[in-house]
Amino acid sequence: MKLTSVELIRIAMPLVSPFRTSFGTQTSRQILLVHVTTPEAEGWAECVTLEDPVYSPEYTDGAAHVMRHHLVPRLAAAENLTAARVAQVLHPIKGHRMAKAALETAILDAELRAAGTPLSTYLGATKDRVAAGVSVGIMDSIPELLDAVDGYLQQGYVRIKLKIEPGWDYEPVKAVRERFGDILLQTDANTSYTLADYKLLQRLDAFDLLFHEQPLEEEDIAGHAQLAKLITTPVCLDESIVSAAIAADAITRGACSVINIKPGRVGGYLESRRIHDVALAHGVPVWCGGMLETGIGRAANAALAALPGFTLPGDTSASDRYYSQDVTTPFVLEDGHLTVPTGAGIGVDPLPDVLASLTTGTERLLG
Ligand code: OSB
Ligand code: MG
Repeated sequence: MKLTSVELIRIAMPLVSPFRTSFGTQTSRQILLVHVTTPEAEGWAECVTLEDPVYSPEYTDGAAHVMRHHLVPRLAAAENLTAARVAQVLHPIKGHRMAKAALETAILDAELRAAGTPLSTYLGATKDRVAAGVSVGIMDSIPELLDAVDGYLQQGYVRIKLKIEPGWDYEPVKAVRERFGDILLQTDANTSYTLADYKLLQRLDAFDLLFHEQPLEEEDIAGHAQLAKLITTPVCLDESIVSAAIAADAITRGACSVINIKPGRVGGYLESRRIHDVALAHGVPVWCGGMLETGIGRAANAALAALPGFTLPGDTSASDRYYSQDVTTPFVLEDGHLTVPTGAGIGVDPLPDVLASLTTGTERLLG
């Protein structure tokens, strides 16, 4: 395959409501879409970096820079490029997994479109729809939180994830559990606790939670293993798991019994599948996380979430949970599920007029 062009399209997307976590409040997304062409087809992908390096070291301007100066030149120079070879070609460049993931996904999309194969089929999906949960941000008050959760449950979301941090944990979790009864409920701390806070987390063991996601620092695998012995609620890792090798290490060291797979965080859908395979072999359930994606990233996540090891509902919510106008035909919630696209590749395209209206800049990196 020959890469004939690579273009970065920057879009600005206001969120329907502010999304507050321990690392800050997102009110809009500045997103890089990657558009590639080959002689046979075109391919699309979304780079999931946030504007600032607050969730991980990557950020949107940094991703554009590394693609422009380091990643795309290597791909352009590679002989016989295939999606399966992208990671190998880019391996000399350390880190920058979200930027690498976006390029690999766009190339994979082009390859699969040329072959007429849906991404879900290529990855080994066994489902045609995926259970959708929703990630609920930190709010100013408990009544406000209860209203938000109530709205999502009425729409049919099958699982609620509450963002927590020290000072916003016991009371909101208790209030949601008492008000809504036996729902699937989990938390996400985004690294905001230390092992010394274990007693705060022990108090949450009373609420029969599915798990706590990433309570401690991302590099603290040993700390998570210790914490897992101190609490009865299972530990799930997000930020810590950046590769299949780290996933295997974290599982065998007892640091987690559940894994959140985000393709951007781990360098793409091929590495995501390897993490899925490692986890499945260890009997560790996985689920598909989210980075407030548009329909472009969401389509590929829905394909991944259809693999057999994804036995827990994902943060794969419908388009209208994030955006009043998605860049693709919107993903809708049907009976608590999203439908996995069946078209070739990621199976969706940006709507040209909408894309044009959201675009704040374009940059051609090749061709
Ligand atoms: O930690 O899972 C996270 C959003 C941005 C960055 C990190 C996280 C999140 C979410 C929202 O929790 C997931 C989604 O609905 O896309
Ligand atoms: Mg998380």
